[in-house]
Amino acid sequence: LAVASPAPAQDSTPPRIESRNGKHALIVDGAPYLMLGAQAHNSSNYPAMLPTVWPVMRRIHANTLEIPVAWEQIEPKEGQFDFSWLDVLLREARQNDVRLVLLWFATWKNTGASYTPMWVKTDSKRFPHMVKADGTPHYVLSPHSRTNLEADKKAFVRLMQYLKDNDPQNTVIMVQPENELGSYGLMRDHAPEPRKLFEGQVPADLVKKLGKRPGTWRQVFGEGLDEQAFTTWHMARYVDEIAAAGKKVKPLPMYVNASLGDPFDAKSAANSATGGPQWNVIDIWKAAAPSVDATAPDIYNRDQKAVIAYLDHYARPDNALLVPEIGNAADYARFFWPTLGRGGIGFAPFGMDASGYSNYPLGAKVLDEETLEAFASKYRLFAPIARQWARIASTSPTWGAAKGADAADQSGVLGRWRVTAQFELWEFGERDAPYLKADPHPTKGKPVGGMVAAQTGPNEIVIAGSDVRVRFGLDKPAAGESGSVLRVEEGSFAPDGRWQMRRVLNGDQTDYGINFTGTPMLLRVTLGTNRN
Ligand code: N0T
Repeated sequence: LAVASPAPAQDSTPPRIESRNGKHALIVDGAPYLMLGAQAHNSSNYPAMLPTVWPVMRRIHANTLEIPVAWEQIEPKEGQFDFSWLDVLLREARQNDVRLVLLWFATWKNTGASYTPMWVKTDSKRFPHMVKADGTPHYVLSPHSRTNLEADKKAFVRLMQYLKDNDPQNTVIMVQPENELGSYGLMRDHAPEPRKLFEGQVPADLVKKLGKRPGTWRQVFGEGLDEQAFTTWHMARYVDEIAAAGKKVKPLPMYVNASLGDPFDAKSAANSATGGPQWNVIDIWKAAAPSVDATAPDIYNRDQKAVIAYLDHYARPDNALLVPEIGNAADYARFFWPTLGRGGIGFAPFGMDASGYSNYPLGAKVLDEETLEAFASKYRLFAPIARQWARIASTSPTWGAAKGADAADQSGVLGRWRVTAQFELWEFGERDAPYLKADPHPTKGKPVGGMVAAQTGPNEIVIAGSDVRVRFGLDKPAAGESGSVLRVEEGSFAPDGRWQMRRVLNGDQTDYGINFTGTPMLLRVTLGTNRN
């Protein structure tokens, strides 16, 4: 009994993120939407560059493009706005049948002021920077300046007004205010006023929401985390005011992205882009920025354990998981699976255009066919079922995995079923047969492989994956009870939501475990129990 529900009639209410029972859906045109995204390079935000963007979007079957709108570009002279970039971008996006996420590069872009207009950049008297302990200026614009905030907000509101006036069909589905905001190399502003604020009490609102006892920043958060908490609160309040003003004009979903620190060590993470939506201060962002729908991880760490930790940090009942940036090298592509497995509403490799640029070592050295195909193979499978998948994931239990460095088995529990993902194994699942010396599995030592599973009925699980073997069993079998796979169908979901079988997988394809090759498939598995 699959999740049948007819395709919705076109609905022009603005997109939104809906959360229910700890699960989330990005609603676009009135129905759940899975963002199969890609982000262009930073400087591809000019009409002349779009011809390098669309072919890559098509090649990888992306349904959403994330692309910058720079403050310097829309307000080159104070108070004079120019939306010609958006005129072209929206027109071409519609022609290419791609939705947009706009990245508002303004006060903070990777923390710096490089995307502010010249009249901001050259007037640090009027637009003050953070101040170091020795009284010299830091490169980051201060979050404590009303002038900085008002100037950014004014331009952002004009941008949202442009969307309200020119995008009734909601080609733009989400907006990201700022980019990897925060401050590197200085944890708080030492100008006189913020210094006083830091010595004072933590705002009552915040202590209350965190369930802490009142006190100074040091008393409430402790050494090593106090300055981060302080700057986070003030930057989050700053962004919240901008987001709220924009939403008043057009209420699109808004999220902020994080330059991530060590996923296992909060004090070390506190030093990376201090003030941004780092994994250890999501609670502060929630309290400070109610107009920001989600905090989101930018993933540039290739270690599977770290990636899983990041995904777990951001997938919360009060925070929809969205991966707005992940390196575009082929080894990152397998993290699509655990992102979906945690109910992710979107995923986007970064640097996906044919401008020829490479941000190696963060992403791929070259965007060659093999690299593109690592993402395309997954998006190709999900593009036709993006809405059906988003609906399932917003209501059903899900689980996902990606191969780790040790290639060890990983398993998850869905209802009474235990799903196990195995890697680097040939058809029969042998780990140490003599032939393996000469003929190890071709994926051995390669960073590929993963799967996602969604429980669509008590004994029905839909799975997808590549370079993985999947086994099912009862999580807690009663004495004498065992679980088995009764039927495996390969297929897809029709636009009306109904399951469409292409074939039954049986015999060699399922007898010893379900084997996925490098070409992803979608399977519907029916399970049953036996008793002796
Ligand atoms: C990301 C991207 C873009 C020495 C990097 C990651 C994007 C931004 N920043 O290509 O700049 O706009 O969100 C920062 C990771 C820093 C690592 C430095 C290693």
